[in-house]
Amino acid sequence: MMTTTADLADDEISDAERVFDELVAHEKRIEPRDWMPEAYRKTLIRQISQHAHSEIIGMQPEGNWITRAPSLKRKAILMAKVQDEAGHGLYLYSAAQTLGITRDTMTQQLIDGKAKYSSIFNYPTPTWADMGAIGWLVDGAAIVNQVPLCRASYGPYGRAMVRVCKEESFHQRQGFEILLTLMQGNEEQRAMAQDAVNRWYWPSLAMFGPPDDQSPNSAQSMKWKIKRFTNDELRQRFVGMLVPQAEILGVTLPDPELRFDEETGEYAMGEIDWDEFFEVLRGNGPCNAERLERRRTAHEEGAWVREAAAEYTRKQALRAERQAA
Ligand code: BYC
Repeated sequence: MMTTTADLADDEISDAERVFDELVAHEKRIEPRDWMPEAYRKTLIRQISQHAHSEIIGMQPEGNWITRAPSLKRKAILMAKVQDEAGHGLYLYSAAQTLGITRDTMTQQLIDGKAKYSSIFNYPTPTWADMGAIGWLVDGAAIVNQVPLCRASYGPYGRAMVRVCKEESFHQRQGFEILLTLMQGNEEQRAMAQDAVNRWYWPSLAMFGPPDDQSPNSAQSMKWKIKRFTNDELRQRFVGMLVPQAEILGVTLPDPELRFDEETGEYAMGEIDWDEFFEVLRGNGPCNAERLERRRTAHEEGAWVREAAAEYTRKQALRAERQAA
């Protein structure tokens, strides 16, 4: 049973708040049954539902290549990966539901175009090498962002992240391996791999969110131990991970300003195109309209499944009632 602020008197709220603060301070988990500040609940619903929508919309750019994968083995791997993303969406919707929002409401917000999902999924996948670049860069960024979320103060979110991260690490390796195979191929294949890296590199850096001085939610989310690092800190960590891997692959990261600064101990990098990022967030990216339209159609075409499941549940309940009588 969820305890909400409305259920408690003022002095009970301050007691409940003290317990909440102590749990967070001592790295204990907040569970659905625990009292939590309304703003904490709202922030979690915002982040977890956006995260779930990203996984669901994130199936589309790769789903686009299942029928055209270059071999049976590649097709089987890609199908498994896309199915994993569906699973991630489901764990995350379930985690969000423990905070008092329904799956129907979240889905409606998505198909009405009122919900955010990751900017990265609004870019097209014109070549097979995009499957490699998505796995290496997008799933790579996802791992760097999500490993710290395994320690998120909200129990259901942190626990969902553990399994998600294990699967993402397989996804990242399969993407790396696709690129490695292409880079060991002929000139045309190497050019295709480099072109995909050129197109996905900057959007994958933007996935981490706006720079820290333009990130309104970070400070509070870090106090609540939902986020453990800032957007820029994780972006740095990601670039540090990519540089040696790019060398092994033999691809060039498309940033002429990228260099390790011995003094700061950080990578100096070129400016991300934040105008482009915010345009994508406003719905004006290259594929926003297409992604939402596809999601809407899939939802409509899946109506019979929801109706059949509801009817099955109704009949099961009726049968149980009759047996009990
Ligand atoms: N795209 O104050 P900030 C995957 C929004 S799926 C769109 O820094 P916060 C995969 C942000 O929501 C990976 N919007 O926010 C799947 C906020 O707007 P609102 C998805 C973004 O929450 C299939 C505003 O900008 N991962 O891996 O502290 C195939 C200001 O930002 C983005 C997650 O969702 C963006 N990139 O930090 C392959 C991870 N960035 O809500 C792979 C979970 C920012 O105030 N989420 N915004 O209207 C997080 O870790 C955090 O929510 C973020 C943003 C780091 C994304």
